[in-house]
Amino acid sequence: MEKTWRWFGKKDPITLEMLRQIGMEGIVTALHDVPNGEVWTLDAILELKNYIESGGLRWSVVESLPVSESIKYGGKDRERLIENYITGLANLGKAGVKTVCYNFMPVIDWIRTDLHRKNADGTYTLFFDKIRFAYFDCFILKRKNAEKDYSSEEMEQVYALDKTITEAEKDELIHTIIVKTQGFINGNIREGDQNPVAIFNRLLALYDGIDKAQLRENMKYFLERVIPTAEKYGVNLCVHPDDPPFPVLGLPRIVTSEEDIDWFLNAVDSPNNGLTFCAGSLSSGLHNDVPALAKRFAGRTRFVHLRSTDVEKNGNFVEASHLGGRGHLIELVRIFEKENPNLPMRVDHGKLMLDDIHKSYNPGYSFLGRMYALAQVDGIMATVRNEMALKTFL
Ligand code: DNO
Repeated sequence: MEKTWRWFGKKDPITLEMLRQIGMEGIVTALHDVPNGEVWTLDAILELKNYIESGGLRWSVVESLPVSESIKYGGKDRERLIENYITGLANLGKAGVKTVCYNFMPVIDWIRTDLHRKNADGTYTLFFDKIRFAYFDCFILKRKNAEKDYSSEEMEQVYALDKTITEAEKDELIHTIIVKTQGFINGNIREGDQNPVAIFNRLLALYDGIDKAQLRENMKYFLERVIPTAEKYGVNLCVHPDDPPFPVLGLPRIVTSEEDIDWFLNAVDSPNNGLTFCAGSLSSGLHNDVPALAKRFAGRTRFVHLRSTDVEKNGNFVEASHLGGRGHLIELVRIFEKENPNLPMRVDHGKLMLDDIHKSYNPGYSFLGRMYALAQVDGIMATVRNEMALKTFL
């Protein structure tokens, strides 16, 4: 696999020079300043591509070319937005940037409730607490009938939390779930937006009446429109799994399991319609056997995210060491190195540690934690390649 790194553009405090020193081969980035839904022009793409190349690296993957909400819920302006998407894809193809990650999660991208969960060794990691999330849903968003989505035992804990939670903790929860984790990835809500809860509730309302079948229908419609352009320019589109991989806040999620992946790959059966194999997202659903998914879908995987999680019985999950947890990254490296060896791979997230603890990196994307995880993954890759070489000689 090709070693790549998610870099947030020229304003990123982690420079291309730093990335070359730690052995990076490719860059994963996006035109972060272009508002969601607007065309990515050839000029803007080439300008960033040249900058990356002048730093001695290549632009391997776009993460992400975002899909506008209206395409996902099937709004009035979806045709115009799909046209803009197609133009952006064609421009990427013309510029030679040929792997494009996106997601099809309604309203909210990845979800965590705690960005500073302290580990015993003093480092910090990202955490999802089901009860706090249910509290956000029932008591902060006040979504109609939200309680019905949780068991009575869970609701008892939510009511108990309501008696002790402070106003500051509530603000922190809002900031974590819908602002801090979303803004930097071209999400719907950005730092500084006034009344994020009201904005968020307006977005949720757009999905009234959209169930899993309808969302699938809308994804299929999108793929049928964009894949011919991807084929024409040799671009590999690869959808990111839903994180976490289950329905949330009354919204359907449709890239969560083996059955879902099988569905979208067949909805438009083209090699240019592929998967971003995010081991972290997939592993946070107890229904997923991550190595089995890798074996089955390696041939249609176009980009790999290496990260792992530990899941508790109650559904809480924590981002685990890259050497442990349900992601089984050692096994995944064996599978991908054998089945599809040239895939771009990035180490996804890392713990917050050492000098980085007081720096304001995007959550999950600190320098030292990711570098540490990269060193572990690098070791796995070297070991696996060695195993493979020995097998040919024996
Ligand atoms: C979070 C990321 C996601 C991912 C998008 C891809 O760390 O894994 O935000 O980039 O879902 O479209």
